[in-house]
Amino acid sequence: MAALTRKKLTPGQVSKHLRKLKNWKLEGEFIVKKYTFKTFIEAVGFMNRVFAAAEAQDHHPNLENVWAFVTIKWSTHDVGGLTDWDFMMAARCDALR
Ligand code: H2B
Repeated sequence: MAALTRKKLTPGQVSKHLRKLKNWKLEGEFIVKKYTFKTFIEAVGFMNRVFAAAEAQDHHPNLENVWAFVTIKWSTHDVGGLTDWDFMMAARCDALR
């Protein structure tokens, strides 16, 4: 896999990356997905796995939790838009579900 860059992706690159992901949506300069779990505790477990991965990669999500629902938003603040890192972490979240 080519080295990840924090270079802002073009709209075309964003669409190409989005097509490879399941149920992630583009909202402005963010990609967003809402996960539904059976229980609050399952949701907390997932959030903790995401937090650990985020810290390990030094790339941190915007995250909202309401009972068993977790909404995750990725964007690269340093460049004010979407980069490879956001798509890598989105795929990581799907793998951690
Ligand atoms: N997370 C996200 N989502 N975007 C960033 O630009 C970013 C980050 N930058 N986590 C990192 C931390 C940067 O602030 C530190 C200094 O590496």
